Amino acid sequence: MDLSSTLRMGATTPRTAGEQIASSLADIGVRVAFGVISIHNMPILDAIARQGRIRFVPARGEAGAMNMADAYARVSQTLGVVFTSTGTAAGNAAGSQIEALTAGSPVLHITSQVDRAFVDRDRAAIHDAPRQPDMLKAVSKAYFRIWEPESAADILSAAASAALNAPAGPVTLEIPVDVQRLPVTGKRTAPVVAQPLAPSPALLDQAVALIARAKRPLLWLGGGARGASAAATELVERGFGAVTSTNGRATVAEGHERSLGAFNMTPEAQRIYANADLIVVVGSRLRGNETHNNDMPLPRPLVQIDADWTQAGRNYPADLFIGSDARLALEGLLSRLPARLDTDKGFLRDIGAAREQAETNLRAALGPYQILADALRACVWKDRRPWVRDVTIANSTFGNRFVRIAAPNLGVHALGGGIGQGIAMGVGAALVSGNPKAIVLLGDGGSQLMIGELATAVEARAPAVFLLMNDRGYGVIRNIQDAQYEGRRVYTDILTPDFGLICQAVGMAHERLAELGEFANVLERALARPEPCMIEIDMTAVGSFRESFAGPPAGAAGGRARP
Ligand SMILES: Cc1ncc(C[n+]2csc(CCOP(=O)(O)OP(=O)(O)O)c2C)c(N)n1
Repeated sequence: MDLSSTLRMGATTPRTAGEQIASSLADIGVRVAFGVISIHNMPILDAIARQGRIRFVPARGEAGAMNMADAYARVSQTLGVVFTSTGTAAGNAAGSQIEALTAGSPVLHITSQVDRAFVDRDRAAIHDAPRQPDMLKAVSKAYFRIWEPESAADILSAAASAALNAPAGPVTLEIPVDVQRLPVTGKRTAPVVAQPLAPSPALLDQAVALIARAKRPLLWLGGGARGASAAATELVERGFGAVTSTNGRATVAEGHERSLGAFNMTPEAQRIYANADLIVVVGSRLRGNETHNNDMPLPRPLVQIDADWTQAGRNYPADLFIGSDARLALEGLLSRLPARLDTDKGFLRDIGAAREQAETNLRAALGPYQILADALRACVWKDRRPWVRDVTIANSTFGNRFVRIAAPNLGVHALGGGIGQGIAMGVGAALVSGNPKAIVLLGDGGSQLMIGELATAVEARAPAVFLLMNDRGYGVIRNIQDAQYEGRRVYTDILTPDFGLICQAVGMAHERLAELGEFANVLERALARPEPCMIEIDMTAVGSFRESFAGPPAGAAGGRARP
C-alpha cells in the first residue's frame, strides 16, 4: 500500500481506536498538539502523522509539552492538546498541569495506560503506576478513561467539552495502549458541547436593584471574565469603574481611563475601594497574593458572579451570588440597566488618576530597568504581541502590570507561581498562528528547569524573542533572605550556565547586553527576525533595581483564613 492511500484511509475511515482519536481530534478543530512519543501512545501519534491533519510538536519533556499546550490554549482560545505516556511521563506533566488547573486553561491531556488486563491491578507491567488515576485526578478538572474502542470518539468529545465548559480547566483522558490498537467500525465524531451556564433572572433583578442604589460601583474582573470583554467594557462605559486580577488582565482595556488595570493592591487602589459603594466580582478567586490573603478591605455590597457555584463566598462574603457564565451574567445586567448609570463622575476620574499614579511610582522603583520596561511597554500593546512571563523579579515588578497587553488572551504567565515554565509557555504561545512575534520574559534560575525546550523552540521555528534577565541565581529568594533571614544567602547562588553557549548548541541566535542604552534597537532587530532568538541582560553589569523586590506582600498572620 503506498503512503497516499494510507493517508486517505487514515483520514476518512479510522480502523483502530488510535486512528479514531487522531481523526476525532481533527474533526473537533484541533490543529496543533504537543507531547512526547512513547510505545504507549504510538498508535495515536502514528495515526496523527499519517492523517496529516494536526501539527504535532515534539517537546523535550512532558512538563514542557503541558506548558506549551496550556499557553497555546490561552492565546488561541481553543482546546490545548498534550500527549504523554504512562507512569513517569504522565507524572512529569503533573506539575505543569497544576498551572493549567490554577489558570483554568482548557487543556486535554491524553495519556495512556498499561494493557487493559493489567490496569489498576499492580501487576508490574512496564511503565505501570498503579494509582496513576489518583495522581491525575488531583491535577485535573475531570478525568476519563476509555475502556472500549467503540466509545473512543464519544468519550473524547465528552472530555474536550468538559475542558472547554466554564469553569474551564485541564481534563485527563487515559487510554490503555492495547485499546488504542483495537479495531473500531469508524464512528462520526460527536460535536464538542459548550453549554454556558445561564444566570437566574431573579438574581439578576436583585443585582440590578443593588446597582441602582450605587453611586460609585466597581467591577473586579478575574480570569473567568476574559470571555466577557465586550459586556464588561460596556458596563464601564455606562458608569462602572474597573480593576482586574492578573489573570483577568485587559478584559477592559488596560489604559481605559476608568480602569485601574491590574494595579489592584496599591495604596491608590485601596483608596478607590474605600470610597466605592458596590463591587461586582466576576470570575475571580480573589487570590491571596492579590488581596493580602483576603485581608484587603473590598467594597460592600459585594456581588459575586462565578460559573463554579462552590466558589460562593469562599474568600470574601458575598451579599449576592450569581452562579453563571460571566458573559451571560454581564449581558443580563446590561439588558436591565439604563444606557447611562447615574454614578459619580469624580469617582470615575479618580480611578484613571490612581492608575497613573501607581504606574509612575512603579516606574520610579525600577532604576536602570526603566529603559527596558519602557521599550517593552511601547511595543507589546501597540503590536498586539503575546507577552509571556516566567516567575522572575522583572515580571513581579513591571511585567505583570506596567507592560500593557492588548487583549486578555495575549497575556500568559505562571499564575500559580511555579518557576521554570516560561520557555515552554513561550513556545506554545508563539505557535498560535496569526500573531506577531511573541516576547518571553525569563529568569536565569527558572530557565534552567526546562532549558531543553529551547531546542524545541528552534526545531518548531517558534516566533519568539526570549528575554533572559540574568542575575546569576535565585534573585527574589536572595532578596527574601536579605529581608527576612538576616542576609543568609544559602542555596541561591547556584551555578549559572553560559546561555550564549547553550543557544549556540541548539542553533539559536543570542545577544548579551551589559548596558541598556541600545536595548530598544536590539529588541527591534530581534523582533524583525522570523526565527526564535535570545536577548540576555547581564543584570550584574546593569545594576540593581532602585527598590528591591522581596516577594508578594503578606497579609496579617493567616489573613481571613478560616478554621
Ligand atoms: C517550581 C518552583 N520551584 C521553586 C520555587 C521558589 N522560587 C521562587 S522564585 C525562585 C527564583 C527564580 O530565579 P530566577 O528565575 O533567576 O528569577 P529571579 O528571582 O532571579 O528574578 C525560586 C527558586 C518556585 N516558585 N517554583
